[in-house]
Amino acid sequence: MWAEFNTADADANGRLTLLEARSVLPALTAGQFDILDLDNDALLSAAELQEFIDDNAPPTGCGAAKAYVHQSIEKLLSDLLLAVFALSGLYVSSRLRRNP
Ligand SMILES: [Ca+2]
Ligand SMILES: [Ca+2]
Repeated sequence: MWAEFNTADADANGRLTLLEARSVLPALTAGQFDILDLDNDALLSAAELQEFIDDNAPPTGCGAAKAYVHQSIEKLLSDLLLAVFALSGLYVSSRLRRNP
């Protein structure tokens, strides 16, 4: 999965720096990168991206604290989600093109 992630990962170490992420998401800001970077090591792993997508899937009983955080950064997250889904969407469409 995550073919675009691998494309962005220029040094193939399984983590994206902000510059690597920007190679596929030119509009990505440092602030958005920080939100995705759950362990604050300045690198994005595929697991961190997946966790972001999972966390922002339609709510299935989120806690109140989490709902509050989502409310305060809702706009930023929705923009970012579009970008992340664009990443995975590119992968899907490249797969479809390759299939007969
Ligand atoms: Ca890398
Ligand atoms: Ca990280």
